[in-house]
Amino acid sequence: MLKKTVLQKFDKELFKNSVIYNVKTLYRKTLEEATQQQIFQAVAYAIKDVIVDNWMNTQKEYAKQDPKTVYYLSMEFLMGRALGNNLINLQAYNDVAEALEDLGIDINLVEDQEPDPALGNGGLGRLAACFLDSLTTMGYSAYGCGIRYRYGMFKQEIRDGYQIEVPDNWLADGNPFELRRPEYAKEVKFGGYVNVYVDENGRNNFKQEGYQSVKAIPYDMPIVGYGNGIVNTLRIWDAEPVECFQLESFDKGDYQKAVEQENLARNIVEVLYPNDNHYAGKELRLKQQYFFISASVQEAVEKYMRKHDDIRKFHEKVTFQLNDTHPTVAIAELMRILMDDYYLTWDEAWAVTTKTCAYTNHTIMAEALEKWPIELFSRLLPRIYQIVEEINRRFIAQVSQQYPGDQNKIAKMAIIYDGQVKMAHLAIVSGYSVNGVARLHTEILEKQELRDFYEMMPEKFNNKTNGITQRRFLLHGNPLLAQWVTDHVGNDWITDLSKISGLKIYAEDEKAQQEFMNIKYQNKVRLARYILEHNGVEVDPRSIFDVQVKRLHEYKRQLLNILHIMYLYNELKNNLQLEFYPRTFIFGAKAAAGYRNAKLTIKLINAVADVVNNDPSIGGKIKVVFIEDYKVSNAEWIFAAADVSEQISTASKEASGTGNMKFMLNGALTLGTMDGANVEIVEEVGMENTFIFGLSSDEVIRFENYGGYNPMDIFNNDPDIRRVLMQLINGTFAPYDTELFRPLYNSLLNTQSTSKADMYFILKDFKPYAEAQRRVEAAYRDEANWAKSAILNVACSGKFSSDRTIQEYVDDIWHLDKVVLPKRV
Ligand code: 26M
Repeated sequence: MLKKTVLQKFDKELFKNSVIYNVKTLYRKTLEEATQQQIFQAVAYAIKDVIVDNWMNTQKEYAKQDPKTVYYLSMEFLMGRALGNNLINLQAYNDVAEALEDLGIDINLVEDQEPDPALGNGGLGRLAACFLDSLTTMGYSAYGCGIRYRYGMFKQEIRDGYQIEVPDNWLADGNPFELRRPEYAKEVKFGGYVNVYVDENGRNNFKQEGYQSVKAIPYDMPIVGYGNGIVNTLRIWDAEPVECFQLESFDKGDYQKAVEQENLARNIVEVLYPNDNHYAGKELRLKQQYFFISASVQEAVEKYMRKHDDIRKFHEKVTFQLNDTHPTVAIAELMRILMDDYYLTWDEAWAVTTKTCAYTNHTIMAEALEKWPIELFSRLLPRIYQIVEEINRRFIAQVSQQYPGDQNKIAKMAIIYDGQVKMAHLAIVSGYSVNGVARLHTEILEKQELRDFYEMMPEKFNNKTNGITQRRFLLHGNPLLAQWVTDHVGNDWITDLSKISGLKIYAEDEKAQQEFMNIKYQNKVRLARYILEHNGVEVDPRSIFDVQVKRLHEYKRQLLNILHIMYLYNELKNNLQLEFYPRTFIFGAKAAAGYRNAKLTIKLINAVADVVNNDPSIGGKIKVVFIEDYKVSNAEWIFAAADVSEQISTASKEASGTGNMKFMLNGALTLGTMDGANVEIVEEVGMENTFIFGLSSDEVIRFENYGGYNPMDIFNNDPDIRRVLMQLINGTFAPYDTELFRPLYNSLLNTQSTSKADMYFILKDFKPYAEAQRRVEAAYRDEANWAKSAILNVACSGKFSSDRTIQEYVDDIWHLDKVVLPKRV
């Protein structure tokens, strides 16, 4: 690439030349000849050039200042596109847009060429991405550690109303921002058996033998801080067969094993499991977990030892945050390395490990809990299993001492029980911190799900309410509103979102209200254009944009939303003169590939859309749109255009939610239950600026624990609900197959299905939801008052920055040192 000095101030001509030069050397083309994708690559490399200088400088400064570092260990990083975000954080977006315009290039088209890296399912993976942005912007030394999946989250196509999963070959054109680092490769061992040898010092040496191994190769992606020159690293591991294994194995005549070993390397990083909140117990999944954890922990220890001599003080410079239980084998892997490679005693190794590891819980859904069969776990990870057994043995002894004779306690709390290894128990027992992701969620953990552990070790438990980065979800995603905010309160909000509260004084200002509504309208026009282009549906930007975008899951209750739309349609058809404010219902959601009811709900939404959108008698008053392939890049546009934010999970089930915060930041009003972080949103903005309905978490938990709800009673007594439910099985929306939606009907009423009827209280909450929707409509008719509420939502969103969340993690859990780069000449 073009040689040049670090850009302190953006040098437009240098940048333009760099793009032209890159197109030439990469593709032997002029700008005019290059394809859009080639131009994207050339621009990305020009920007990477700037980033790499900052990256080197940052790492040099870290080496000098030796700050404590957090390793955020996560199976998922849902990064979204890098180019636009990097330009934003380099404070070069507008300059680059102008420079490209000089060259006759539209920056939006260039950004649109980048595949949207989707190495994550949803909330948990996107939270990890927001955290890296905040850590870096706030000047903390951090690594994200994960897997470089060959295929990320599948691309969703809708054919005939059904979801089709298409492989996401995100690396097809290469990833210009990543850096392959073969010099940091690690060996990861699977299977075999453990032998004990007594060495000349009389020490027991545990040796794994007869194993298969895989070489882990790290790829580094730069994480650019906002305006501070700091660049952290997302390190994702690729798998390759270990070198020359074939010769060695051929010598032993073990051809079969050589092939198996090569296949192991090929399979291990092949694909992200597209399940969200659901554990399946697949062997390959455990291999993925140990693969990236072993490599990451090895590297963390080696990096530490390059600069320090006492491994017993590891925890003073390093902390591991476990993003849910998926990386929990890190605990045993660290123990293994400390004991087997550094000869620490059990007690010494335990002292370090329990001061290094901390665990975040993201869900109370029982089906998401990771419980590995002993047979599988011990066969795949024999040495790790020995260590887990010993942790368990010592923990049970401790429980027995504290609760003498209480077998039940042991049954409930043991790490290994009933033939299973319980990863959450391992994480809680072996870590120094356990946190939930919203206040209500942490309370439920303490009082219900993890009650025994909370009683035994209350000092470990703490709450860290989630947050989101305003840099991506306002500054990049909604440039019009971002500029408007800056015009009113200055630009400090970009790195200190609490400053956005300065907008409060404009909430009742008529001019401000009109400006705000105008910006919202323009964003709705932008989304309407996207919908027309991608879905072929025409929507009216003057209608209310009522949006539910998130993974498809029964507890998130997209079914409640679409059943209510069916009810509204019935009402309109009954009385075509009905006062009805035009509404566009927008859905976006991917269903796990094997989740029948979730996939059927997508079909139902599309079937209802087909009927409603094409019924001229209702005069276009209701439109239903299912946006195909909901992902980070189109999410930014969707949040910017929303009037109503649907956050309607069964109370107690949504640990936090983060989409709710992105909508709020963009001035949408929350229509939701008192669940997850909605509770705190209401607290910040005031009940009167939201639409809250439905059962409370206490009520739901009471029903679950003591019974007492029969959906059949509601069906029998409410003709509106009965009519809607009958339409699921009488062919109203599927005349060609009247039985099509029977499983959804059964999930609500039946008895025959294996699980309880209406487990998620959809019928119970239906009428309160419909009533809340009527309040939405009435409120929207009063435009000034709506604008006031919307502005207040933006103004009160300060708490929900991931910068605030990260500062709390730093203060209460990690205790990192802040790094400031010296001014550069
Ligand atoms: C488990 C086993 C096998 C395959 C996949 C999984 C798995 C993957 C993702 C399980 C759970 C996964 O994610 C859970 C998740 O995204 N939870 C969400 O976390 C957000 C961030 O804290 C919260 O805001 C959401 O409320 C919560 O649902």
